[in-house]
Amino acid sequence: MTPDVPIALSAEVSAAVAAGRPVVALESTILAHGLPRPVNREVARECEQAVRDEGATPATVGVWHGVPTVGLSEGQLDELASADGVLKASRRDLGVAVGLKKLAATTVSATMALAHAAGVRVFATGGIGGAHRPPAPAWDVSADLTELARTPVLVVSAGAKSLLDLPRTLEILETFGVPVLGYRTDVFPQFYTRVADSLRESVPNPLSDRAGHPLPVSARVDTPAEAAAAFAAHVSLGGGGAVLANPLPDADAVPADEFAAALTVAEAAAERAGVSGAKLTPFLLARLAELTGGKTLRANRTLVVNNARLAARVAVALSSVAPAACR
Ligand code: PSU
Ligand code: MN
Repeated sequence: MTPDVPIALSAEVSAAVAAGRPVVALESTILAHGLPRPVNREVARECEQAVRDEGATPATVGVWHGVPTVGLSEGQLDELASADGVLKASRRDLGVAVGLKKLAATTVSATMALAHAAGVRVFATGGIGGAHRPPAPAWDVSADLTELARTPVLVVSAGAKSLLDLPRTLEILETFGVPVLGYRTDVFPQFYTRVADSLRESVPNPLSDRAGHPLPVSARVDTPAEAAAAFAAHVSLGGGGAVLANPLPDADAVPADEFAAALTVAEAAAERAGVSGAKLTPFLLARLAELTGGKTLRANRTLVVNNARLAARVAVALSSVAPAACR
């Protein structure tokens, strides 16, 4: 892809991409809208360090006053983490952010688009967006899912948050031809809670007809090399994106009952406050952190760094097993 709008790559990222060395994209919405200050800036730093520790180059993505950037500098990250009024840009908003020279954090969908345009194939986030649950309307489905359908980037995620309608999210991904690979798990992880808890569907889902049943991934992989091989083959067959679902380490999981109770309160608060659209996910995340006394925040921090580490391992494997397959 040769974009009309040039994408700024940091010197380090540009050299790594050109040489076929492993690079991991990181998103900036979690920084600007998903986590409170000052934890947000610390987590961004921890993610970049985890990627480096595994021998890959980190590339945090955002729109810097109109410049789509893959590999934000320390100073740019500082501003995105602390400025007020940063735009939350999904795929839909990228053109506005660039054309109107905005400071914008990119969601999973927009980060995938820019990473792909820059030649980066692996991306780590906390959790992908998905189909929301009532009381949000049934048509509130994240643009992350449509971007996964079309853009060949592997997204490493701790599954998706149980604040979403997970069965419907997985059905949409199947319809779109998006593989959901479980990393050392057969069960789709639910972000904050333990896989074992999800077996008893701890968060009642008003839309689910499968309450009490675990949600399966589409395939299980047990090593970074297996994940890389499956993704490379998917792309070589004309596929778009894929999800590598990496469960949160149990020690930092939020007890399922406590999470379910907090979610009920947070959803009611969102409805009362009339929060919808792009503001809904950040609103729910902030309320959940308050309601659980910081437990969801701790879990979020652990899992996003854990995902960055796994993404780097997969990027390393991908650069050796399939140097040209996915460019
Ligand atoms: N996961 C997190 N924190 C976040 C998000 C995901 O742990 O802040 C962000 C991602 O950027 C994701 C976005 O793409 O939320 C989804 O927003 P929406 O539901 O409005 O599509
Ligand atoms: Mn939405």
